[in-house]
Amino acid sequence: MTTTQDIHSPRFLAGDEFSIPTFRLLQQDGTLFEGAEAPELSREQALKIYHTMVATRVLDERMMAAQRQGRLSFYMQCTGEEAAVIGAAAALDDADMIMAQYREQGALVYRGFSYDEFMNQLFGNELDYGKGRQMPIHYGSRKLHYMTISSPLATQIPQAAGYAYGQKLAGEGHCTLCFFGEGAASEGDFHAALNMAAVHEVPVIFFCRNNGYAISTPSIEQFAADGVAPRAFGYRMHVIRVDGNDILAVLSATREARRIAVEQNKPVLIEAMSYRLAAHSSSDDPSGYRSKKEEAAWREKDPILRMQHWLIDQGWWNDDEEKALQESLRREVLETMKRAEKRPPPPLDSLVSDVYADVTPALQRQLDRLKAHVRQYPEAYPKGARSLDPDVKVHDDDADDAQGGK
Ligand SMILES: Cc1ncc(C[n+]2csc(CCOP(=O)(O)OP(=O)(O)O)c2C)c(N)n1
Ligand SMILES: [Mg+2]
Repeated sequence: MTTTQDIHSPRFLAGDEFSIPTFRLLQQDGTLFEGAEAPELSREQALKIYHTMVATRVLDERMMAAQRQGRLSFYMQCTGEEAAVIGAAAALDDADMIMAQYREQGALVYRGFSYDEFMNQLFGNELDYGKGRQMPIHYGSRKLHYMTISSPLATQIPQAAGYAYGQKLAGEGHCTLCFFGEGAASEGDFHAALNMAAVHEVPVIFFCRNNGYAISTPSIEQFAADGVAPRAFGYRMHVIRVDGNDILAVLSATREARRIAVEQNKPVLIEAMSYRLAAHSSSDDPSGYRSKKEEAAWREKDPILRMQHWLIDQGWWNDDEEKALQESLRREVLETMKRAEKRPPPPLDSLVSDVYADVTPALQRQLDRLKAHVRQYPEAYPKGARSLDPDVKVHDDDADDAQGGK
């Protein structure tokens, strides 16, 4: 479809005639902006959202510390972006699909992924749904409609468009929410996905977390345009920019986006403006590319404190409850971590078991050689690898706690 208006002298449009406003409801002190109205939110759901935000922050802090102690190989924090991620998840139906990038563990916490399930993946033990084949943070849960994370950036964006097309055909009123960073939005996959979704009119919400950085590259060096939001015009798509540290605005915008997606079968782009308060990952050190002053300014806009102030204002929360929650979550994370660390890795044979319907001779040869190597150099392999002989059952007192599979 093209527009038909004619002009008879050259007139170029630069795009900067549009300025995209930012949707905000909540101020940092927990009061609403003048004229702003909070979305409908029961005390129960508000507290669930808040608990999820705190539980995610505690998990991140503890796991980062565990990485520094050498107990974990790698970790990525969501710190500073909890409102964007959890507000979006809270606006969905539990059966809607979530396809995430890697920094959206809060959405999984919201859906009920337990600390045990996180730890089993992080430590790649025998209960990890991915059977220890992936780096830490590559979570996934079929039960919770959360597609497993994959490292190559932006692959989930066209997949989300395709998945939503399937949801449209199924006609059950579900949508897909696809998270990605503003850095990933520079991949060709982003453009292919948005065009495909707009042309085929599918129920998908593209949720861009604009957190200011793609590792060390600030967003100002990533694109000349006013962020990612204006790109929606090129695909004739609904778009909204929202303050990503404002839980009420994110919830309200995503609920409305879901309504458009599901009722009208139209894709929506949301750009949530936030800041990655932590390092990119445990392998990164931001002091080389940004100032402490910049970080401090964003720490003042902490999304968790903003929601906490609002809850206290509502009479739904107090300091004693805060203290008790923090203590119990910290205890739970530590206990869970100890449990997960003790578990043996998955059997070695599982390395080749799901590649083809039957293990091919080439894979079998590789496995045999690996076993011979483990036998020759047992000290170089993790203790407790019951891998060499999967028929030998290692005694395991926590086995009864095993979580439901994917
Ligand atoms: C195709 C591809 N290119 C490069 C990378 C390396 N890489 C991993 S994360 C990242 C930055 C992504 O930034 P953004 O999308 O803004 O997400 P954020 O980390 O800020 O949440 C890069 C370049 C990758 N994983 N995949
Ligand atoms: Mg980013």
